[in-house]
Amino acid sequence: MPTDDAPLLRALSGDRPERAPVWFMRQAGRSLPEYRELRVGTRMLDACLNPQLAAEITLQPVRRHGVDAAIFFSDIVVPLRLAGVAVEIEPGRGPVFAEPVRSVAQIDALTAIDPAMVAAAAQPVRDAIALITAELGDTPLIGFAGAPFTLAAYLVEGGPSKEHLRARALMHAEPDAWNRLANWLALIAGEFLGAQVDAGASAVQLFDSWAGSLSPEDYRRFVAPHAHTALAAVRGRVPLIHFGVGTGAILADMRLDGLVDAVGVDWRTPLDAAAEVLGPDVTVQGNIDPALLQAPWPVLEAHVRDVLRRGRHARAHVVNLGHGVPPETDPDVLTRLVRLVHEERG
Ligand code: 1CP
Repeated sequence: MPTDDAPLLRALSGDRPERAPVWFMRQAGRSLPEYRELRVGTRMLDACLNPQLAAEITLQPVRRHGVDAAIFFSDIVVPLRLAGVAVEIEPGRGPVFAEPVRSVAQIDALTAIDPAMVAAAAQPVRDAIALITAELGDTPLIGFAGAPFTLAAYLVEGGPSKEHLRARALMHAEPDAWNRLANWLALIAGEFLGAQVDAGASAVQLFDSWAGSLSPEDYRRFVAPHAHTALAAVRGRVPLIHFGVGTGAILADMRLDGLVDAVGVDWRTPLDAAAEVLGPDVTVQGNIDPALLQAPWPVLEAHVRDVLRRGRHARAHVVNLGHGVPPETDPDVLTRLVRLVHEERG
């Protein structure tokens, strides 16, 4: 494969390339004027399912910043839309469901949908990825999916929430129904990952963005087994990255018993401390504080050097932010940051 020697894939396999690979969560999207221009008049999920648009938006940050990977432009709720669930992404808000799924009867109805529907309806995803990989050449494309808990946090609330109270209550109040729901969400996430890998994605990331709102015990009992199911759908085919925010207390659990190749760490846990907890068999990804993208350059530069220094304690390091690019970020700062990482020893 043309991507075989790509720094990202080498780092994910535990190797230390001469310079550390760098990409950014949410590198495609609102921080880029060329994105905002392309999106005028098209709803978010329609853009995700338009192969030409999704391909162009995916490629924009690669051309502009020279990052070491593209991340597929899509959203964590796309597989739900493909399964026939009524969901929209409201500008400035996020995913909103016409009918929140809260009762056991609603969970039974939803989980009666065959997860294979996602793969069957995923042709726009496969078409977009064919266009993307044709242009990317030796730069890898990262596919992704939302993890069952993070998806459930939206589905059970009906939209974005701060504490995800209803989803967390459901796992205790109705543990069997919760496990049916989370297993179904894992299967559709797995189908979505499989479609992306079939079409040419070179690695995948599972976003369990809101897993940090769980106690370690709840994470282990109600959530980790389902994250495992989602990623196991593509195990052995491509490297697996597992990411969450506020996960300091569950980092070791996020290895999913050795299933994953890399764990994404947010800005709260220094990478040397993360490496200590994760051990020698996992690559770390992260963890530049997105807030510092607004700071004067010398402040950001010193922070990035500190992140690189701490990252050397892990077996390998994929440089990223601790969470997504904030929409108000000056894109030139990201370009300069890529150049800085590339000038440093990996
Ligand atoms: O109109 C717009 O431009 C909408 C903004 C937007 C974008 C650009 C949304 C709505 N989703 C996306 C794309 C997206 N979403 C990507 C693609 C590419 C990239 O990273 O460059 C990815 C990986 C996601 C994944 C996603 N969606 C996550 C996990 C990552 C994370 O940030 O933690 C989550 C939680 C979502 C839900 C979502 N979608 C959109 C918004 C605003 C939100 C968050 C809402 C909330 O705060 O709860």
